[in-house]
Amino acid sequence: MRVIRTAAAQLGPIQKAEGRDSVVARMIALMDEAKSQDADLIVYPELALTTFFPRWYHADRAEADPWFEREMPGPATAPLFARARQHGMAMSFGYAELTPEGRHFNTSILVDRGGAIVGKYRKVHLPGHDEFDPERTHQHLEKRYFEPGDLGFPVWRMLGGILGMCICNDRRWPETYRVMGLQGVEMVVLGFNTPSVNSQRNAEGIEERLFHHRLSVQAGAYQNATWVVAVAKAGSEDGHHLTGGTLIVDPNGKIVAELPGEADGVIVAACDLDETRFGKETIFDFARHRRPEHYGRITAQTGVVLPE
Ligand code: CDV
Repeated sequence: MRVIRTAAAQLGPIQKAEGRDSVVARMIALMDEAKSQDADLIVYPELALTTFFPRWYHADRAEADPWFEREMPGPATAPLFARARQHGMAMSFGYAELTPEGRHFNTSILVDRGGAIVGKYRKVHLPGHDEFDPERTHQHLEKRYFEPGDLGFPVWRMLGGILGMCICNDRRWPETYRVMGLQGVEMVVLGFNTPSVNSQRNAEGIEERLFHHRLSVQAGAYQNATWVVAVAKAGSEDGHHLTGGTLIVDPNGKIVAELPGEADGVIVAACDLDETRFGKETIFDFARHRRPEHYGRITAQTGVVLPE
């Protein structure tokens, strides 16, 4: 057995006015709770340190820069790293990254038990739009504030296994999991901020959104024989509601733990990485069964090419 006791640490809403110090205090409280349940690893949501700011339009993009982190750890996040080191707990969380060159990414990191950043991922599949869209019930301006990630989907050896990351919308794309699956990934950790209503189709409400979320994560886990840990930021942020649905899925595609509600909270599961072996050695033994000579379109084109 290779067990990682994994905590999925959901954050309830973060209002625009809430400062990073307050959010980090909430994250530390969740970490202490995870420690009391003997967690080895804690996973927090996408853009964990602030409200989901891409819903707010700034004509001048630079006005969004205060939502970004220029260093990691920085003054606000240092206490989180210190507590993780004290507990000997690995962690992953998302934040908005502003690089020294002035580039903007929606980023998540993997931090080892000693507090060292060992992995960085930058969100590849940015949803939404880049200009104000009066047709939508709410804005989703990720394409305005972020560049698509430039690091691909790497994986890292950590905690005795092979771990990878993705962020929110990435979880809906089978390519995300398969690229990591082809590197032997045994656990994918991800955070998300999913509005409860589709801004372009109001009839699509929270039940359908949660259905698509579970469907995507469970399929990704099963088809690549990997654990997936998916963590929400949930509840009403300044009147804009986000779904919950924090869950841990096993390599058979089954949900082994799901957090009810939309407040701060933790679920912990004992994730045995050896449970990935059966799927990886049988129906999803990629070396034996994949036929990449027929998959060329997946990397050759983005949009649909219709038949003549
Ligand atoms: N933060 C996100 O990436 N949210 C998207 C919404 C816009 C659909 C998601 O996939 O949940």
